[in-house]
Amino acid sequence: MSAQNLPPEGFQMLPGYFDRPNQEALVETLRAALHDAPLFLPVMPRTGKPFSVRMSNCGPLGWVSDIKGYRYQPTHPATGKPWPPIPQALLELWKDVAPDAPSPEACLINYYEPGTKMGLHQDKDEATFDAPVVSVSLGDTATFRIGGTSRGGKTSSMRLASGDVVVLGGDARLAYHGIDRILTGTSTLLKNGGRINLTLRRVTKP
Ligand code: MD3
Ligand code: FE
Repeated sequence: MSAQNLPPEGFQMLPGYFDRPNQEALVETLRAALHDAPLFLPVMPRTGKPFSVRMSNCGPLGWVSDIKGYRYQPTHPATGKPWPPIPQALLELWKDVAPDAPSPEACLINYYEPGTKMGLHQDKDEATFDAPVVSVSLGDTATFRIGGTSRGGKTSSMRLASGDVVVLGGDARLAYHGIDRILTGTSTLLKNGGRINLTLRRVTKP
C-alpha cells in the first residue's frame, strides 16, 4: 500500500460538467469532424513505435507525432487538409473555465479502444504554458494518474467519467500524467465502446 498523494495546485476537476444530452450532441459534432479529419495512429519519434491511442485534432493547429518528432501543424498528416474548427460547445467551455486565457488553438482528440493506455508524460510542446489545458472525457471511465513536475515522484490516481472536465493550470500544467486503464463497459455513450478525450490547448504566445 502507498499513500495517495494530493493532486498539484492548479488541478481542477469538474465532475459531470456536460450532461448526457450535451455529451450526445458533442459526440455527433465529433463524428462529423472525424469524417473530415480521420483518426490516425501516431508513432514515437526515432523508434517509430506506435502509440496505442489513435488521434485527430480540431482547430487552427493540431498535435502530431511521427518518426521526425512531436509538433503542432495546421494540416492533417494523411489528408493534408486543414483541421476542422473547434466545436462551439468547447469554445464556450474554455470561456467558462479559463476566462482570462487567450483562445485555444488546438483540440487534440484521443480515442482509446478497450485495452489501450497512455504512459506518464508532460505536455510541453506548446510555446506557452500560461494558459491551462482543459480536458473533456466522453464514453468509458478511465483511471487517470497525475504526479508532480518531475518524473518518479509520488502520484495520485482518480477516475475520469463521461462528461467530466479537468482544468490543468498553475503547477498542474507541467505535471506528469497518464491514463492507466479504460474501464470497458462503464458507459453507453459511444456505440462501439471505448473512450474519447478532448484536450483544448493554447499553443502559441498570444
Ligand atoms: C495536461 N490526455 O492528450 S487528459 C494528452 O485522457 C493527455 O487522453 C489524457 O494526457 C487523456 O496529452 C489526459 C487530462 C490531463 C490531465 C493532466 C494534465 C491533461 C493534462 C496535466 C498537465 C497537462
Ligand atoms: Fe497529456
